[in-house]
Amino acid sequence: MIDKTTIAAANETAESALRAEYDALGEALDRRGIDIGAVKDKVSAYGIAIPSWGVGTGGTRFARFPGTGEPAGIFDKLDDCGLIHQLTGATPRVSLHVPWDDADPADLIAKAEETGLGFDAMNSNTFQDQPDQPLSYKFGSLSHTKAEVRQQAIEHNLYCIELGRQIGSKALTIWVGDGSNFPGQSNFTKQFERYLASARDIYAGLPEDWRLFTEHKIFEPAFYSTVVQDWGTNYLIARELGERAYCLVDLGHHAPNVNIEMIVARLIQFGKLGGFHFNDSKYGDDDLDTGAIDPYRLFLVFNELVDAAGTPGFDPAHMLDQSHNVTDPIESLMNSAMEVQRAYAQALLVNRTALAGFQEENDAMMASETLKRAFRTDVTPILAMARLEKGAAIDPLAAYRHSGYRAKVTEERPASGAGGGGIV
Ligand code: LRH
Ligand code: MN
Ligand code: MN
Repeated sequence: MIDKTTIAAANETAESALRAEYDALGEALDRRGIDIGAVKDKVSAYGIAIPSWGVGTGGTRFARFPGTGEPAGIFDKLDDCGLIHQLTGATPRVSLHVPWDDADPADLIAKAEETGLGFDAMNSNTFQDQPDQPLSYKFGSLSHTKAEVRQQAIEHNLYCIELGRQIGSKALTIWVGDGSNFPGQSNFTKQFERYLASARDIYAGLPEDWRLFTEHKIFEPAFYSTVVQDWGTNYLIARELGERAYCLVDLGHHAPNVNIEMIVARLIQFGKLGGFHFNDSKYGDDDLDTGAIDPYRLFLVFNELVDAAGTPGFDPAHMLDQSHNVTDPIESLMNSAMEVQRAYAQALLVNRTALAGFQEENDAMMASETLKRAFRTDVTPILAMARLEKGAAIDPLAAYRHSGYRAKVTEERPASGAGGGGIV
């Protein structure tokens, strides 16, 4: 964390310009019948979870080029996440990945209190082998042909639930890499039946007030077929398991050009949208910064979410899931959280009555323009004002660079290894 007075000093210099910009935007929105204060209050109440694994430099399967002052473990990661929240006021929770972040629950709670954070969904990991693990996941985990391997994977998920329960999490996210690399390698039907049976055992261990999120992904690490490959399969899983099972949509887990906002709408319509892993992509699961490639698509996803707001029981979880290879992860995560807020604010500006009218009259041009008008509005002053009022930074990036935080942790933390590929 950085000294509050440093943020206050930076804000003081920027405040009068911000107030002028905010007032001008407020007048413009007023002419459109929009109350800027109401939009700001919604943005201010919005929070998105940071993936613990995002604060370290990622990597590709070819190489990893670590930065300096990389977090050495979960407690360093929570320090970085605390700073991101301090500067943006937008990231109140952290999503843990087990066993990467496994630790004594009492220590996790103490660190979360110190850094002003809470815990979001727990993520299990049966896509890698751990050093002390008796059986390998080379040929799958929850859908493995051998019952012992499936049981080991089930027990790991139950362990994640138990750890999460002790630290106040309310959801488990399961993503498996299970699939096949050759036609004929696996029987699609039997493999999916085994997955469902394992998932049922995990669902049976879910506390009453928890939700289970299953995450689909089209490919990788299996390159011929993947067990939970798309939203259709994911929907079947959620429907088979029960009412507390939902689908998680990671924006990078679809084929290029897939209409993700429409998938979102379908899952909302049938009560099965559990949450998001936000990121951006050009080719596949690139895990690029949210909004870096296609901010309009992000806006269109939020357009669906705002449209569905108020539907009973509608409460999707919002998380980032990114891999940072060439930027300082703290900077990427701050910017990404703000990009998500931006899409949300823009979606709040859509004139929904007008849109419904244009849809009814089949006026495609004006319907499209109604969305574009909201998307083209620069809502930056709204986001910045929400931050100022919370004591966060008007310009988080500038405040972070000015703070010297990275140089400080570089002195304190051991150098992180470069070398081979990997996702963390
Ligand atoms: C899989 C995935 C999933 C994992 C994370 C590390 O590609 O999106 O959410 O838990 O990456
Ligand atoms: Mn993901
Ligand atoms: Mn992914």
